[in-house]
Amino acid sequence: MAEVIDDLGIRERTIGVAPVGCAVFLYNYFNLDVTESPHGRAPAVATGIKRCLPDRVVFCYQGDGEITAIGTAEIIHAASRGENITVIYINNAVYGMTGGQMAPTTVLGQKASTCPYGRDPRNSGFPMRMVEVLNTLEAPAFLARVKLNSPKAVKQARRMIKKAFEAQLNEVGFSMVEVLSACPTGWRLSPVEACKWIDEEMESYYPIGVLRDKGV
Ligand SMILES: Cc1ncc(C[n+]2csc(CCOP(=O)(O)OP(=O)(O)O)c2C)c(N)n1
Ligand SMILES: [Mg+2]
Repeated sequence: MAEVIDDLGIRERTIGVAPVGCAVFLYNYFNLDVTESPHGRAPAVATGIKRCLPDRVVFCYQGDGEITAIGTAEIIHAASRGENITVIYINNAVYGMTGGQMAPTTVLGQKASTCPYGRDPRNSGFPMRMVEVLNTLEAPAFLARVKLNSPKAVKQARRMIKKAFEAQLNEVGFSMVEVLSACPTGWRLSPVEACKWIDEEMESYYPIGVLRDKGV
């Protein structure tokens, strides 16, 4: 994401919205303006910033707890309104920051600290695919899912994130890229095992690809 922002030469006019979760420390890693938002509310805060300052490039950086649990309403309505913002959605299939609890995205059978025997759909329902949910809406301009477990996948992710920012720059409308991201700590796996787990267990539920591209 940082490389894309520098490539596009937009660092001085980009504003990030960092909500609650591992994203909360985003301002420590990016040399650009960042504001915090309450848990789940990043798209509402980004909407306000973008509408007040339409010449700025505004992005949210949100986890799966954000996007599919506490912030479900905000993401669906920001996308449905076609807000001209970019959302980078980090799906690690758990509530990472608070200790690896089950999220709506936790894969069936996946063990988490609040489902030590594995997620059972009879108690906890099925994993939620928010990019597919947003793809039922009229307004979104660009929707894609990528992963980050190999150099090739990282290069592909970079291309998709660039397209998402370009959609905003060209005022085509709302863009979101879901990023399947390893959480070795929360998953209790080594980093190498966690990268394999994305291919073997996660991708079948969350297929990689572009779901919507209205063009730029
Ligand atoms: C209003 C509110 N409710 C609950 C919390 C506790 N909380 C902090 S982080 C978090 C989960 C974050 O999960 P996710 O969005 O997936 O981000 P990750 O840490 O996995 O990157 C929760 C529930 C909070 N800080 N604020
Ligand atoms: Mg998470």
